[in-house]
Formats: sequence, structure tokens, C-alpha cells
Amino acid sequence: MNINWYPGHMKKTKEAIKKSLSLVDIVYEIVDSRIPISSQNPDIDGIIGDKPRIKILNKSDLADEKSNIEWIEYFKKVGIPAVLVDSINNKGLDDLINLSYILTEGKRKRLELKGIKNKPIRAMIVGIPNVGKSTLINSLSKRKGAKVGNRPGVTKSNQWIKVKGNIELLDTPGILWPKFEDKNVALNLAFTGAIKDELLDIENLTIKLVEKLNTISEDYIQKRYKVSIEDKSPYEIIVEIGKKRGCIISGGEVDFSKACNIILDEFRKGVMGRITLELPH
Ligand SMILES: Nc1nc2c(ncn2[C@@H]2O[C@H](COP(=O)(O)OP(=O)(O)OP(=O)(O)O)[C@@H](O)[C@H]2O)c(=O)[nH]1
Ligand SMILES: [Mg+2]
Repeated sequence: MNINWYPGHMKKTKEAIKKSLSLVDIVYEIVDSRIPISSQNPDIDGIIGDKPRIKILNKSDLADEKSNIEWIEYFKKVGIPAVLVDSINNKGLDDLINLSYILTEGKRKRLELKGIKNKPIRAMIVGIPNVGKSTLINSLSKRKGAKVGNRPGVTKSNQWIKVKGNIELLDTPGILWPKFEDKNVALNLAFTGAIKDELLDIENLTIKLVEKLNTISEDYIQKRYKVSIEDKSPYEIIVEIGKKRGCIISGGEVDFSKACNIILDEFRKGVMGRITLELPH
């Protein structure tokens, strides 16, 4: 996989985020619950500095419930405030708002001493492409303002949005880059849709996904597609699934590419079940 994140572009985003940082009281760092480490920016601590921060484990509806709890316990242990959120179904938003008030209490008390009361908390969202930044802004706000897309790179402009709980949100793209150099991280990002599909070899990726899913649990593929995975290579498993799903090209051969697209798509949509790809240890 050859992903180009131009150093110039990276520097520019970093600068833009640092500029916006001075305008806000708190940072919402959003990651994908299925891959909380792979979907974070490796330099995030350096970029945010000592600004209060909440790690939002978004798409929690797609991740394994037990693993979600393990991740929350892990972040608690390492001293990073974290909440589970499902931005599509508006879950975890109250936890997020409550935690925002707890973490900014000092500043609000200082303002109150100066006679300034009920000043909204100002927050900004940062995260890598496709983790759900716009969807979260939409679910927090009463109006459907921020544009949402199922492809990375949809949000382009900045604006303030008044949201629930007397919070003002900077709708900055706040787009950070993940750590591509690590092969496993890059794969996790590709599996979950954080990398544009045009840049990927879908067939190879699906082979890797099937391999990975089978190492996490023998159930995922077998249950969904009713195929036996025993003594079969990922390639053979995909061919089997292709047959079952009628992915056949002229001559009766299996349309391997089509089968791969189905598997990848169903994994990303959560049709195979709630699956977490990486655990704290
Ligand atoms: N299941 C599920 N899907 C989500 C959740 N949040 C976002 N999505 C989906 O993830 C995809 C990306 O969401 P966006 O909100 O556009 O992501 P973004 O971070 O703004 O992406 P960019 O603007 O491209 O950086 C969309 O298809 C959303 O519907 C969630 O909590 N659960
Ligand atoms: Mg967006």
C-alpha cells in the first residue's frame, strides 16, 4: 500500500489545528472503536499539548461490546478520559457532555469569579478521515449542518455550531493523519474504510481481512456465509463465498472481485456482527 501524505500537507493541517486550539476549551479526539489505536494520530499529544481532551470511541455500535468496555478501562488506567459513542443512534452524547463539563470546571470557576457566567464551552473535533467527525457534529447539533459522506475527505470548510449542553463546536475538518508506516495499522485502516478504496488492492485486502477475522474468531465468516473455513486458505474461502452468493462470470467461474467487494462491504457495515480488530494488550 502506497499512501501519499505529503509532508507539506501534514504540516499545514497541524498548523491549522494548532491555530484553532487557541479558540477552544476542550478537544474531542475521535477514533474508531474497532481500532482505537490504529485510528489515532501518533502525534496527537504533542499537537494538543495540555488542552483538556476527551477520546471519543465512535462507531461503538460496530465494535464488540466486551471489547468496548476493555478499551474504556484501558484508557481510564492510562489517565485519558474516554467515552463510547454511536453518532448514528445518538448514544453516549450525554456522557460526552457531562465529561466536557467536568474537565473544564477549573476554567469555568475562574470565569465565575470574574462574574462571567454560563459561557458556552468551546470544543473542536479532531480525527483521521472517515471516523465520523461530521456525523458526530450532526448528532450533537439540533440542525443537520455538517456534511456527511461515506468516503474520506468530505469536510472542507470551518464554522461554529451551537450544540446540546451549551457547547459550541468548531466544525473544522480537524483532519489528522494516522500512522501508515506500520503495516498492521495500515491494514486496519483499510479494513474499516479510512483509506480511499481507489488506493487499495481490494482483492488482496479482502484476503487479509478474512485471514484476520478467522484469527479473532472462527465464527464470524462461518456464521455469516455458512461456509466451513476448516483447512481452507482465505482465497479458497472467498471463492466458496462467491459461489454461495452467485458471483459467477461467464464460463461458470467465480467472480472473485465481486465476492471480495461483498465481504468487505458487509464487514464495514457491521453485517457480520460487532467486531473489534484490536485490543488494548
Ligand atoms: N455505524 C456507525 N457509522 C458511523 C458512525 N459515525 C459515522 N458513521 C459513518 O461513517 C462514515 C463517515 O462519517 P463522516 O461523519 O463523514 O466522517 P468524517 O470523519 O467527517 O470524514 P471526513 O470528513 O471525510 O474526514 C459515514 O458513512 C457515517 O455514516 C457511528 O457511530 N456508527
Ligand atoms: Mg467530515
